[in-house]
Amino acid sequence: KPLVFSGVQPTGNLHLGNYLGAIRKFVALQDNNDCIYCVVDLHSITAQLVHEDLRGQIRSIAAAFIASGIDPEKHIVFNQSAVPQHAELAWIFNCVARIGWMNRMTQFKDKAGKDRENASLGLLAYPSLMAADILVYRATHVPVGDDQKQHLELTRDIAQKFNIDFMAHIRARGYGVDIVVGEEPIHAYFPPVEPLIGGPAPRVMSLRDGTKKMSKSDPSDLSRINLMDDADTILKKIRKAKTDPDALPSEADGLKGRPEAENLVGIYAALSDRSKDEVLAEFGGQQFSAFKPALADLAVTVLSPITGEMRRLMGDTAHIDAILRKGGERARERAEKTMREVREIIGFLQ
Ligand code: AQP
Repeated sequence: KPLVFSGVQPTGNLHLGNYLGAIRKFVALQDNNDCIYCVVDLHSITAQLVHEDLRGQIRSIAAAFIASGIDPEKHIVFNQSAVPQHAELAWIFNCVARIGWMNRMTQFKDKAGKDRENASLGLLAYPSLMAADILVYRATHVPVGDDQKQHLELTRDIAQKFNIDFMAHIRARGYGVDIVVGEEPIHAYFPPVEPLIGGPAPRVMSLRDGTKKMSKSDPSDLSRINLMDDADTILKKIRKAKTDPDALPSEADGLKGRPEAENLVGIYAALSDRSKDEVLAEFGGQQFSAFKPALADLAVTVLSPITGEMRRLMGDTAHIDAILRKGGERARERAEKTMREVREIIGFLQ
C-alpha cells in the first residue's frame, strides 16, 4: 500500500480551508493507503515561539482528525515532538538544503514580512523539517492544500540531492532502489514525493478578501469559518462575507475576475461534492441574498456533526492523550528504522 503522510500545525482554530484542503482528503485516503497523520507541533513554534495553550491546541487538532473520521487504530495519529527522529533528520536536511532554496519560499517571505532579519531561523528552515516529517517514513504521497506545493517541490529537491550526494554510500550499505527521476536513472534511498493537491477546494480564500487564503492567523475571525463555530456564527459570517453587487453567473467561466463570488461558489461546490458549473446551474441568476443562506445551511449540515464530536472528544483529554501516546510509539519505531540507516549512510558511529 502507498504510504501517505501529512500534518497540521496546532497554531489556532482549524477552519474550513484546513478541512476542505487537507483533513477531508486525509479521511478519503484511508481506504487504500497506509496513513500517518501528524500534529506538527515543532512547526508551530517557528512563527510564534510562545503559545498560551499549546497542549490544548495539539489536542484540538487530534480531536479534529478523529471527529472528521480518521481511524487512529488502523492508521497512525501522533504529535511530532513525540518522535525526535523528525528533528534529527531535519538537521541533516539543513545541511543538504541550500540557503538560496529556503530564501525563495513564498511562505517564508509572507510570514517573515518586511523585517526578514528578525524572523526565526526555524521559520527559514521550516521546509527542511517538513521534508524530514515526510521522508523519515519514506512516505510517497502527501495530501495538502495548494499553498504547500512549493514546499513539496523542495522536499523532492532535498531527497534528490541526498540520494545523489550519498549514492556511493547508499549502494555500499545495500540500501535503496534504482529509480528514474525525470530522465535520470539514480539509486535512491529517499523516494520522490507526490503531492496530492487536487480536488474541488485546493485553496479556500478569506471571507473578507477573495485574494487572500483563509488562514488561522488572520486577525479577523470573520475571515474564516472555524470547525468549532456554532450554527449562528457560521450564518453570521457567511451573511457578512464580502461579495460584489452582481447576480451569480450561470457558468463557472463567469466567475473570472470575481474572487469573492468564485470563493463562495467553490466552497458550496466542495461541501456538496459538485462542480462549480453544477452549483451555478442551480443558483445562476440569483442574488447573494438567496445564495448565502443556502451556503450557510450546507456548511452547518456538513460541519455540525464534526463540531459535536470534537467537543465531546475535547471533554476527555486523557483519551486523546492516550491515542497520541500510542501513535507516537508506533511512529517512533518506524522513524528509528530509517534513522539507523541514515546514520549508517552518512557515516556516524552508532
Ligand atoms: N485556505 C486554505 N485552503 C486550502 N487548504 C488550506 N490549508 C491551509 N489553509 C488552507 C491546508 O491545511 C493544511 C494544514 O495547514 P497548516 O496548519 O499546517 O499550515 P498553514 O498552511 O500555514 O495553515 P493556515 O491555516 O494558514 O495557518 P497559519 O495561519 O498558522 O499559517 C495544509 O495542508 C494546508 O495546505
